[in-house]
Amino acid sequence: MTSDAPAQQRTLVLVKPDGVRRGLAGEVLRRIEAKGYTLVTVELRQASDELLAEHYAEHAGKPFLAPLVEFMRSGPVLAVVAEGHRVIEGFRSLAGATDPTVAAPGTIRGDLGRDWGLKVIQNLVHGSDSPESAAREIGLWFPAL
Ligand code: IDP
Ligand code: MG
Repeated sequence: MTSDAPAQQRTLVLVKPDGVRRGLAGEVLRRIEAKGYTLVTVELRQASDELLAEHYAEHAGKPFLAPLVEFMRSGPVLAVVAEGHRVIEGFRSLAGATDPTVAAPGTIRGDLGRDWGLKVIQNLVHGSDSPESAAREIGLWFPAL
C-alpha cells in the first residue's frame, strides 16, 4: 500500500552551555515547536570529552577545536532530537549563520546571540548539517534511538 505521508527526518539540536546558562533553552524549544516540528527527545546533559571529540570530529586539527570542546564542557547542554519534513535544513534556517553578530534578525543566533570577543564563537545552538551528520550525531548522543 502506498502512503501520501510526507517523508519525516530527524536532526540533532544542542542548546549549548551559553544558551542554557542564559535561560534560553525554553526559547529554543519554543521556536522549534512554533515552526511545527515535533520533539522526539529532550535531555539536559553534561557532555564528556570523548563524546565531544566524536561530535566535532570534522573539526579535528582546527585551531578552535580545543577551546570549542572546553566551552561545550563548561556547563550542561540541552540535547534535543526534533522531527519533521526537512527539519535538518529547517532548523539550520531557524538557527541562522554561525557568527551571531551577522546572523539575520529573526533567527535564534541573530536575535539572541552576539560575538563576545572570545576564542570560540558562542552561538547558542548546534544543528546537524546533513542527513549523514544527523544520523551520526543522533547515534552518538542517543544510541537507543
Ligand atoms: P555551525 O555550528 O554553524 O555548523 P561549524 O562550522 O560546524 O558551524 O562550527 C562548529 C562550531 O565551532 C560553531 O558553531 C562555533 O561555535 C565554533 N566555530 C566555528 N568556526 C569558528 C571560528 O572560526 N572561531 C571560533 N569558533 C568557531
Ligand atoms: Mg556544524
